[in-house]
Amino acid sequence: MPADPYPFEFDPAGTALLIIDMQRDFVEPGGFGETLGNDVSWLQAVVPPLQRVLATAREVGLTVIHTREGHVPDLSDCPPAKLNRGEPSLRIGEPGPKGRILVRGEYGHDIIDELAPLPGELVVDKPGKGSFHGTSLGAELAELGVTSLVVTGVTTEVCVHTTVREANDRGYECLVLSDCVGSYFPEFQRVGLEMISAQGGIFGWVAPSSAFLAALTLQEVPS
Ligand code: TIU
Repeated sequence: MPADPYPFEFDPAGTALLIIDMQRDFVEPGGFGETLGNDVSWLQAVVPPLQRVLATAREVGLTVIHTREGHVPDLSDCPPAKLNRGEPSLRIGEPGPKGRILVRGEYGHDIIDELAPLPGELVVDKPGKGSFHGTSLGAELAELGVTSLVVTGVTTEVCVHTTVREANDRGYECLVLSDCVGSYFPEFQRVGLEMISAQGGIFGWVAPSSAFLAALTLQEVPS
């Protein structure tokens, strides 16, 4: 399929759609992201194209994996360096408008209704920005025989970038869907995407979801 910096080849049987941190606390008004002073409308623009990609991935039988950033209720998996960042009342574990901020089991920590995981889809709870650090994702992908990742979610320059960099170092081929990743900062979105495909695809490939959907609907995943 067409992509930057050159065509991305993938075998659907060895490919997973990875949806990173589409959680209420990042995406919805009144959540953690907004309390940090961010404009969540940039992230909400990602939802419709990502819904289309998710629906098609499910139709053709592609592996779908969701992630959520967050911590156990006693915060024992949150390093002090992460916990002690920022305004004290807005820190991880403090009560926020949607429950304790970035704590597993809280309403705000969960994935938005529009992209809710189906039973059987893997949901990876991660304590960090990257999806591999402190999680079973690598083992799960090996078990599934997945070697290519189609990466979506938020935010482009934080959890998406960290995950793509981790995946690249672990030998995965990553395609990032430009309209299915979002940043609170338009300039970070632009530069974040350029940083992935620059230098001959230093971290991977970038393409709009329309190109991926066209490629996916031509190739059914053998069961
Ligand atoms: N998921 C993710 O990107 N976590 C963040 O904290 N992102 C911000 O941009 N703040």
